[in-house]
Amino acid sequence: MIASASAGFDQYRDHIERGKVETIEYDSKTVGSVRKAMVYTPPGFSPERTYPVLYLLHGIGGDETEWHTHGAPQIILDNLYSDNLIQPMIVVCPNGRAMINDRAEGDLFDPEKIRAFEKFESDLIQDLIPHIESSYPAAKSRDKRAIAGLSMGGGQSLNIGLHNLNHFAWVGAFSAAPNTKTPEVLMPEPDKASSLSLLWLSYGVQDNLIQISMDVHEYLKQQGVPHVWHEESGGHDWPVWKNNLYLFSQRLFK
Ligand code: FER
Repeated sequence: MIASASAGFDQYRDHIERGKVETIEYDSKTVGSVRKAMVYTPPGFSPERTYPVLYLLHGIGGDETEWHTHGAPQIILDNLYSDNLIQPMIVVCPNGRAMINDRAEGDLFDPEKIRAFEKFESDLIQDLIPHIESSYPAAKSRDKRAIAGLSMGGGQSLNIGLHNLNHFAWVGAFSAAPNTKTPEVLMPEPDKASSLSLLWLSYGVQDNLIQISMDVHEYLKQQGVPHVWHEESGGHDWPVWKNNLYLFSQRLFK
C-alpha cells in the first residue's frame, strides 16, 4: 500500500500548544568526550509526570541537528499532539557517530566514521539513556522506549534495538542503509521478537537501497515475526522520512 500523510502535517500552525527543543550535553565514557543531543519535550510538559522516550537517529550526512534542520519533527509532533493523535513523548535526537570529531565533514564513508556508527550502541545504552533518564522525567522501562531512524540511523535502530530488547519494545527503520546487519544476525532467535510492541520497516519505492529492507522483511515473513512493512512513493529522501515519523509516532506507546 502506498500511503501518504495528511496535507499540512509538516506545516506550522498558529494557535496550537507547542513543545520545546533544547540542545543538551552529556558525558560519554564510550567516546571520552562531552557529546550533544537535541531533546524535544511535548506541549504541556510537566516534571510531575513521566514520559516515554523516542530516540530518533540521523543518516550518514547528519548529526544531532539533522532531523531538526531537514525534517521539522517539532512541527510534525506539535500538530499530531494538537490533533490528539500521539501520546505525549520526549524525542531525543542524538549524534550517532560516536567519535571525538562527530561532525558530518570530510569523507563520510571513511571506515573509522562508519565504525563510529557501530560504537554508538555503547554510547546510547551506557551514556545517553542514563543521562536522559536522570535529567528528564523519563519512564525507565523497555515498553516506554523506542528507537527509530533514517538510513544509517535506520540500520542502527535495527542493529541496536533488536540487540537490546531489554531496552526497547518499539523499533523503526526508515530506508535502512548497508550498515544493517544480516537478518540472521539481527534476529538469531525469532521467538524473542514476540516481546516487541512494534517493528516498523519502510522505504520509498525509488530508493536504491531497498534490497536491505526487503531482505529483512523476507526473513521476518519466513520466521513469522509480526512487523509493519510500509512502502511509499519517493526515494532516499526527506519527504519519505518525515512521513515515516508522522506515521510511526502515532503508533508509539499505545
Ligand atoms: C552505503 C550507502 C549509503 C552506506 C551507507 C549509506 C555504509 C548511508 C546513507 C545514509 O545514511 O543516507 O554504501 O554504507
